[in-house]
Amino acid sequence: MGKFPKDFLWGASTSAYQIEGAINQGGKVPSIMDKFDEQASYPKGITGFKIASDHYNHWKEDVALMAEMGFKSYRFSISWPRIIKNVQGDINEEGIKFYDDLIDELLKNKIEPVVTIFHFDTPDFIQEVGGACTNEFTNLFEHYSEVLFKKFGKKVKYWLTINELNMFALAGQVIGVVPSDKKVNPWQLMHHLNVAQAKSIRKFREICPNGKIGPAPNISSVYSNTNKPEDYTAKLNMDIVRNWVYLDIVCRGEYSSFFMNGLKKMGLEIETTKEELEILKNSKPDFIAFNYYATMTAQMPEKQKAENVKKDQQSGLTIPGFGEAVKNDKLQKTQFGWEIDPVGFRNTLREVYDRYNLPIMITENGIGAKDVLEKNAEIHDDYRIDYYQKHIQQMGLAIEDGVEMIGYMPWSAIDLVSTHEGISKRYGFVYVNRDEFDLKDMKRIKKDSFYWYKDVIKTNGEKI
Ligand code: BGP
Repeated sequence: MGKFPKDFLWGASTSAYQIEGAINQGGKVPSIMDKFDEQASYPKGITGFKIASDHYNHWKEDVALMAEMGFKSYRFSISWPRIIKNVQGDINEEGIKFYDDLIDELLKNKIEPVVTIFHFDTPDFIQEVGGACTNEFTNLFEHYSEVLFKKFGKKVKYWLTINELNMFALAGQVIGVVPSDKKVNPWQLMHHLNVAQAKSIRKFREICPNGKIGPAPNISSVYSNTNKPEDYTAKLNMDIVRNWVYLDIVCRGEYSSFFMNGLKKMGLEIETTKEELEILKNSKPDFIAFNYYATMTAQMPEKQKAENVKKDQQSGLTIPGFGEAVKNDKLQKTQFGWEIDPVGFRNTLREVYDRYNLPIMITENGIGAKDVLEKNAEIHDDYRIDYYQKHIQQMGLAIEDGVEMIGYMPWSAIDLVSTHEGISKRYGFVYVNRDEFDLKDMKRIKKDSFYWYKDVIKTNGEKI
């Protein structure tokens, strides 16, 4: 096809708390994710994050596998609780060393590090003083970002602020970033995160004038369920609260009047200060990164139903007063009930580019599946190959349409623990030999998709 730019960043993604394990090693302080599985709200029979893929002790081997696949980039997050020890902001040098070594190893292998500053793992000492529900959070985040920019800014060019800031507001309790026993105004929480992000970008401009920084929300086109005009209104509403509010604030520097009026109608107004609004005006990103799994289909709810629908980052995202997410009967689903919509990927890329005119980096996309390790130590994940084949094809079409793209880093480089569905919901190109509670030998085994993706990268997507 010859569509992908020469220097296109082919790679994959992970996040610290889902891959590293080693929660008590290297001077790391506790995070809200360490004990997420001990909470009553956590699904039963599913592992937590204490061991994960033990990447903390296997990182060299894992980077070697990425290099073997030919990765041009690797998107990972830095663990806030490995870097900062307390509310006073003291630094854990052992944590710094861990990421310094990782970054050096990547660079040695010609893999561009793409660093997420914060991916869900709030340190306990911050949660104890109110977490992201407070103003103070914005200062603590600014300080943490500053430490990272000073330590790694010379080696790392691409930075991402907060992973899926929108999911803190939309599915915070399901993914464990908001305590399940707390009642919070999700939009106030979102506002604090937006201010934190803006302060971090402001610091970045001072310290890393040559680097590039962007947000990393979870974005997807929204369909109207029927051609009923009211359903189209619901689609427009959901577009705002599912997607645009988080990108408008960072790219345009303000909340839209539709959003603010919607909050007023529902009695969920947010408090903002003049100083915050000023900071928000001046925090434009260099590019937009986003995670894409599937589209959303919306209708105007006739009345509130108490249906027992599965709710998480991709499903059941009904937002009272705005709209109701419903199933799309034109789309197939994964084993875990997430819809599969490659064409929706092309459309989403076009919408985002058309709205903001900034280069795009895909920082997640992928299929969670119950992979089977065969007796001969092979994993035949043809469904994953099929998923990627179709999504990459559509990304190519979006580029032909005119979307400017920097890179594609699907989820995930190697198997890791899902946000709330355990290790059996596997995403990696590399299998990690462990079960929910049986840790086996943690051996890394290449899946069929490993060889397939290696070839995609080698041929720069030409054969797709
Ligand atoms: C995104 C998160 C990731 C990740 C992925 C898959 O929302 O950014 O952390 O885990 O979704 O979701 P899950 O783990 O719930 O299957």
